[in-house]
Amino acid sequence: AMLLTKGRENELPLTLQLWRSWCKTVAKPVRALLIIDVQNDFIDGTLALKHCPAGQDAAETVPVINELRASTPFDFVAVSKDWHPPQHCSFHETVKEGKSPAPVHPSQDDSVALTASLFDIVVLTAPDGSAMPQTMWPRHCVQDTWGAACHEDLVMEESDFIVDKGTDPRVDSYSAFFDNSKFKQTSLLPELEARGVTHVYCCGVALDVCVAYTAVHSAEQGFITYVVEDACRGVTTEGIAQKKHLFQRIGIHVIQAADVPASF
Ligand code: VGL
Ligand code: ZN
Repeated sequence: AMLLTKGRENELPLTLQLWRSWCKTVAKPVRALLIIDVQNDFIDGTLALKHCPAGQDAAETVPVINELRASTPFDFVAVSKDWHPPQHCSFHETVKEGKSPAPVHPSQDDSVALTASLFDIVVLTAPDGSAMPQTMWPRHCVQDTWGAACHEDLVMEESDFIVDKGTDPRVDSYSAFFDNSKFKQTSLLPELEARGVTHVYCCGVALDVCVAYTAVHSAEQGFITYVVEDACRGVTTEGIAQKKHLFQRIGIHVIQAADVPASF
């Protein structure tokens, strides 16, 4: 992973911005599909969305995504996987046992972490020493376990680009581009840039967590960004409404799978 200069992560050189917008309007668009975290733990496992407040079934994304792939000739498909070590700092179990690889932030009493409930937010210390609010999730998507595998019916191709994220035990990574502290990036952005991608379509789970963070980073990087709503499921009803509002404010298009054009 590449190291980023803190605070300058979002700066895109003007020439690159102009080149990208010229490509989008004049030349042939290059379209990427990002399939985010369609993994067993979010479907039937420890963080199953059907047991989360919005009560949505993440398995319902699978036929929609498969149909979208079958009907649309995407130039590039990336599949992200939440891919945590067993003692990840986002795990309620890890933090409660006092084993968090990211220390509790000095602004907060240690007892807050030890008494936190599932889904509470605990302030941990980021690798650079800054405060890092972290939601306490049940242990999920542990590397090389069944829960971390993609749903068995999800159609994947040999050429799909796999992005592992959340691999650093000290920092969570909702986005498939950057970790939550923007300390490091994954291999995704260099790959999209190398392929000249102009349009990014996001789908999967969770709409209000990993899909949202990924879509926001995609838009920040200058890609024309879509969230394919019916190919997503989320955690909370309020979260979904808030993120859809955010998408609208920053120019991320919310569309349905049937409205993705087969070609431009
Ligand atoms: C996710 C919570 C924790 C997601 C990942 O994929 O949306 N949510 N880790
Ligand atoms: Zn996770």
